[in-house]
Amino acid sequence: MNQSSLQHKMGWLFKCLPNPMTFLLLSVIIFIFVTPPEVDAKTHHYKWAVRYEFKSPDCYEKLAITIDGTTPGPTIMARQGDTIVVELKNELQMENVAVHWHGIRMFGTPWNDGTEGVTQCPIVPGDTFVYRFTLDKPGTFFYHGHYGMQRSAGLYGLIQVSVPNGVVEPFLYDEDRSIILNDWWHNSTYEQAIGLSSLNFRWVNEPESLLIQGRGRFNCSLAEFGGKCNQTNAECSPHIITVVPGKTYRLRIASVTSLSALNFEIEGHNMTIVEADGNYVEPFVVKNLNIYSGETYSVLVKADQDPSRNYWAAINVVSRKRTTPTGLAIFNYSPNPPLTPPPIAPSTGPPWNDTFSRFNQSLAIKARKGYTVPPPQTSDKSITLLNTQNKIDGYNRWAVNNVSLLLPATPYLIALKWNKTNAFNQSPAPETYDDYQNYDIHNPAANINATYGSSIYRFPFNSTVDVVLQNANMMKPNNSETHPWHLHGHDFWVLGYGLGKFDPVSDPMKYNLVDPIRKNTVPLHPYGWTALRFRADNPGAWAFHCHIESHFFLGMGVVFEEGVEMVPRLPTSVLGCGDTKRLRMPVKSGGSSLPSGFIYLSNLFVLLLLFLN
Ligand SMILES: *[C@@H]1O[C@H](CO)[C@@H](O)[C@H](O)[C@H]1NC(C)=O
Ligand SMILES: *[C@@H]1O[C@H](CO)[C@@H](O)[C@H](O)[C@H]1NC(C)=O
Ligand SMILES: *[C@@H]1O[C@H](CO)[C@@H](O)[C@H](O)[C@H]1NC(C)=O
Ligand SMILES: *[C@@H]1O[C@H](CO)[C@@H](O)[C@H](O)[C@H]1NC(C)=O
Ligand SMILES: *[C@@H]1O[C@H](CO)[C@@H](O)[C@H](O)[C@H]1NC(C)=O
Ligand SMILES: *[C@@H]1O[C@H](CO)[C@@H](O)[C@H](O)[C@H]1NC(C)=O
Ligand SMILES: *[C@@H]1O[C@H](CO)[C@@H](O)[C@H](O)[C@H]1NC(C)=O
Ligand SMILES: *[C@@H]1O[C@H](CO)[C@@H](O)[C@H](O)[C@H]1NC(C)=O
Ligand SMILES: *[C@@H]1O[C@H](CO)[C@@H](O)[C@H](O)[C@H]1NC(C)=O
Ligand SMILES: *[C@@H]1O[C@H](CO)[C@@H](O)[C@H](O)[C@H]1NC(C)=O
Ligand SMILES: *[C@@H]1O[C@H](CO)[C@@H](O)[C@H](O)[C@H]1NC(C)=O
Ligand SMILES: [Cu+2]
Repeated sequence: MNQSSLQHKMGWLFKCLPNPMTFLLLSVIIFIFVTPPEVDAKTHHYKWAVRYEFKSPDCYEKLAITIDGTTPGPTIMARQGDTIVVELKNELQMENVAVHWHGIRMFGTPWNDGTEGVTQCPIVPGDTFVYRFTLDKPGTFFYHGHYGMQRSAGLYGLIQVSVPNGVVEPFLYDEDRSIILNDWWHNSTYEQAIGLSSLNFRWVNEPESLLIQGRGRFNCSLAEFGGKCNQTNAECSPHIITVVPGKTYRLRIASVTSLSALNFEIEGHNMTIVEADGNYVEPFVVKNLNIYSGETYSVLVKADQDPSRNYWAAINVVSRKRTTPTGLAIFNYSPNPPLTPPPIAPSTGPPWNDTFSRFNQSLAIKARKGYTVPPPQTSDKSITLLNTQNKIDGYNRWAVNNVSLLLPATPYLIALKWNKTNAFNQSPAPETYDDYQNYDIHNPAANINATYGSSIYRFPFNSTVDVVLQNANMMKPNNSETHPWHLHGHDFWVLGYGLGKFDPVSDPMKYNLVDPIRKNTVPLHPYGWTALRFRADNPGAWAFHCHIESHFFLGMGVVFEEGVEMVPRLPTSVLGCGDTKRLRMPVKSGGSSLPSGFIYLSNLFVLLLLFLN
C-alpha cells in the first residue's frame, strides 16, 4: 500500500473517532510506519519449562537445570527489532528461578531484565512468568539464571541477533557457527552455595571440566567412588564445528563460566576479532582469544589449512593456577569423519599467569572505524569502586568500597516504584573508599572487616557517569584475581585499563575518547584498574556486578538507579515478595504480564489493521 492511499484511509478513519482515540491511533501509526527496523519486526514466542534432570555433560552424571530437557538451553535466533516472548514455567519443584537476558538493554521493559532481587521477585515453583522484550541491537548475547547460583547448575543459552533485512555487516563471511563456553563442577550448586556462605568456609575449588557447547570430558577413572561416569555416553562426545574447506566462518563465542577466565584457540588457525558484546571491533588478528565470564565475541576463521584432517578447538583456564584439563571441541573439515581426533595433542594454552598478554589484548580492542560512537567528552560524575575480599562477622565476603551487597527481600525496582523506603538503606552508597590516597592495593588491609549494605547509587537521568574499578590484594598475600564486571541495561565505553593504582589526576588524561569499544562486560585485571563511562539514559534499576558466580553471591556488586520516575506502573507479575507480598494480582491462565496501557495500544493496533484491510 502506498503512502497516499494510506493517508486516505486514515483520514476516513479519524473522522469516525473521538479526539483522544485519534491521538492514540496517530501514535500507533507513527510508531509502526516511521520507525524503520520495526517495519518487518517479528515476535518470537517460546514456552520453556525449567527443570532438573540427570545429565552427563562431561560424562559424570549429576543434576543439572535444563530448559525443555537441555543444557545449554535452546538458542534464540532473531533479528534486531524483533520481540521475544518467553513463557517460563518453573518446574524445579523445590526452588525459585529467574532468567536474565544478558546484553539486551531492556529499553522500556526494565522489569523484564530477570535479575531476582533487583528487577523482579523470584518465580516460585509451579508458576509461569512471561518475559517480553525487544532486541535493541544485532550481535551475540546470551541468557542465564540470575537467582542464587543457578547459572552454575546449567541454566543458560545463546541469543543470536542478526542485522535487519537490507542492512549489511562490515565484514564478509559465509556462515555462522556459535559456541557457548562454561566451567563445570560435580558437586551440587547447593553444596557450593552452603559451603561459601558457612562460617566454616568451603571454597568451591577449581572446576572438574570445561564445556564447549555443553560438552566436556572428565577422566572417569578419577571419578569419586559411587559416582556415575561413563566415557562412552553420547552426551559427552565432543561438540563438532563442521566447516567446508575455503569458507570463512563467523564464530560467535560466549562465556558463561562461573569462575574461569578462558583462552580459546583453534589449532593452526588465526582468528580475526570483529565483534565484542554486540559492538563492532576494529579487526585484528590473534592466535588465541582471552574471554572472561559474561563476554561475547565474534571471530572470523577461514578454513584454509590442510583439509585432509581435523583440528582441535581448545579452551584453557587463564588467570588462575590451572588444574582443570583443557576443554575440547573438534574443528571438523568436511567431509572428514567428525569424530576422528586430530593427529597432534591439543594446545595447553598460554601460561596461566601471563597477565601482561591478557592486559595487552584488552587494550587492543577498539571500536571499528565507521562504527564508532564517541563518548561524551566529559562526565558529570565519577565514582571509584575498590574491589576487596573481606570478612564480616567471620564470614568470607567480597566488597565494593568496603560494603558487601545483600539483596533486599523487596527487589530494588519494585521498592523504588512502590515507595517502599524501608526495603533498603536509603542513604547513598559510597562513591569511593576510606583514605584512598594511602590505601595499599598490593597488601591486604590491616583491618579486613567490611560491612553488609543495601544502598544504591542514584544518578540524574541522562547524566554521564564514570566508574573506575580498582583491584586490590585478596586476603591472601600476593594474590589478586581478575574480576569481569557486567552492567545491566547499558553498554559502556571502555576508557582505559591500567596496572597498579589509579591516579585521578594523570590517568584520566590518557583516556581513549576517540574510539573506545562499547561493552557490557569488562575485565578488571589483577592489581589493575579499568575505567568506564556510560550515559544514565535507561530508566530503571540495574545491577552492576562481578560476573564470577561465587563473587556476586558473596556480595561483589552494586545497583544503579536512573530515571525510575519515568518507568510506568510495573506489571503485577514482578511483584509478590518482601514488602509487596500482598500486591501480586492473580494472572489469568494464558494471561499477559503486560501493563494495561500496552495491551490497550496493541488492541488498537489490531483494530487498525482490521480497518485497513
Ligand atoms: C564437594 O563437596 C563436599 C562437601 O562440601 C566437599 O567435602 C568436597 O571436597 C567437594 N569436592 C570437591 C571436589 O570440591
Ligand atoms: C585417567 O586417569 C588415570 C588415573 O590417574 C590415568 O592413568 C590415565 O592416563 C588418565 N587418562 C587420560 C586420558 O588422561
Ligand atoms: C556407557 O554408555 C554406553 C552408551 O550409552 C552404554 O552402551 C554402556 O552400557 C554404558 N556403560 C555403563 C557401565 O553404564
Ligand atoms: C597467523 O598470523 C601470524 C602473524 O600475523 C602469521 O605469521 C601466521 O602465518 C598466521 N598463521 C596462519 C595459519 O595463517
Ligand atoms: C608464572 O608462574 C611460574 C611458576 O608457576 C613462574 O616461574 C613465572 O615467573 C610466572 N610468570 C609470571 C609472568 O609471573
Ligand atoms: C599486544 O597486542 C597487539 C595487538 O594484538 C599485538 O600485535 C602484540 O603482539 C601484543 N604484544 C604482546 C607482547 O603480546
Ligand atoms: C573483625 O571482626 C571480628 C568478628 O566480628 C572481630 O572479632 C575482630 O575484632 C574484628 N577485627 C578488627 C580489626 O576490628
Ligand atoms: C510514590 O511517590 C511518588 C512521588 O511522591 C508518587 O508520585 C507516586 O504516586 C508514589 N507511588 C506509589 C505507588 O505510592
Ligand atoms: C573497612 O571498614 C573497616 C572497619 O569496619 C575499616 O577499619 C577499614 O579501614 C575499611 N576499609 C576501607 C578500604 O575502607
Ligand atoms: C541526553 O543528553 C544528550 C546530550 O546532552 C542529548 O543529546 C539527548 O537528547 C538526551 N537524551 C534524553 C532522552 O534526554
Ligand atoms: C609478596 O611479594 C613480595 C614481592 O614480590 C615479596 O617480597 C613478599 O615476600 C611476598 N609475600 C609473601 C607472603 O609471599
Ligand atoms: Cu569477581
